[in-house]
Amino acid sequence: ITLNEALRYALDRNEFRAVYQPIVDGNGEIVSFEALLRWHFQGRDISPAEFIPLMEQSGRIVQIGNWIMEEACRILSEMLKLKSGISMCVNISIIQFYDKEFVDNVNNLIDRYAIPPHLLHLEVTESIIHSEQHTIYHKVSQLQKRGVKFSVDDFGTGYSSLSVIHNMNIDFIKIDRSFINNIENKGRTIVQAVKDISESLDFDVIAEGVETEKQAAILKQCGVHFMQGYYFSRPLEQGAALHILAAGQ
Ligand code: G
Ligand code: G
Ligand code: MN
Ligand code: NA
Repeated sequence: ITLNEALRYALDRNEFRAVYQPIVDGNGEIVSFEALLRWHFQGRDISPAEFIPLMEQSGRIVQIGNWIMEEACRILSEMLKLKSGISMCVNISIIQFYDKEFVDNVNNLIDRYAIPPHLLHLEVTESIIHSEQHTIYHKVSQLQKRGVKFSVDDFGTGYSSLSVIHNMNIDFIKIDRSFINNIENKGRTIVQAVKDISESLDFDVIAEGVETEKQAAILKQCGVHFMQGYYFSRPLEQGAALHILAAGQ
């Protein structure tokens, strides 16, 4: 059986789950989680990097994207009982934006789970910025009017134009982990530049893939306070994510 065939049945067979990776502020306090998809197949977890492209090609990403968005909203509503103001980041594939029902689906989930819209953060990659601009702009701005926030994920790896990011009123830029990995060298210059631009273009910066204390310290020197990575926490199963909040971390 090919992965593609197996993916047809994966949702019905409950083979997907979401895990949640904390994002911390300058005090190390959890302010957000990123929902990340996991596929348990034939005894192991297959990486989303392997199966998301397949689901994008088959269009199945729309269904699974809706599924993880609902999971994330449901868990967020539980989290908000434990800690007010916590937000949830959900990765969105560009293919989901082409779905006619995308905006309605997001709005319905916000209603059903009584989510304060500004606590739902949708992560898009730079590719989104360059495709079918007016369709996507329109959908992004409809959701922004409701209060939903947008982040550009893996920033620096594609070709982004800062003016487009500015025109789209992006709220957060997540600096790709390759720059954090290299922050003791040239990465630092890039991180500092992005942080400097963020002041005038008015977005917040999140560093991804922070793995060491040293990287965290340099990020702080650069003025970057929101961080995510193995140094703080690996992605957590839903029970563990709720537990860490209940314990006041
Ligand atoms: O969790 P991990 O590092 O294995 O994720 C690998 C890649 O898969 C990352 O680029 C991440 O953004 C992407 N990814 C993880 N979960 C989702 C999801 O629910 N939807 C989409 N579109 N991408 C995801
Ligand atoms: O593209 P996106 O940022 O959504 O991808 C997030 C991916 O990065 C997830 O698959 C997650 O498991 C992985 N990740 C999270 N923190 C770290 C880290 O500190 N180091 C590395 N190498 N990967 C990380
Ligand atoms: Mn992401
Ligand atoms: Na990323």
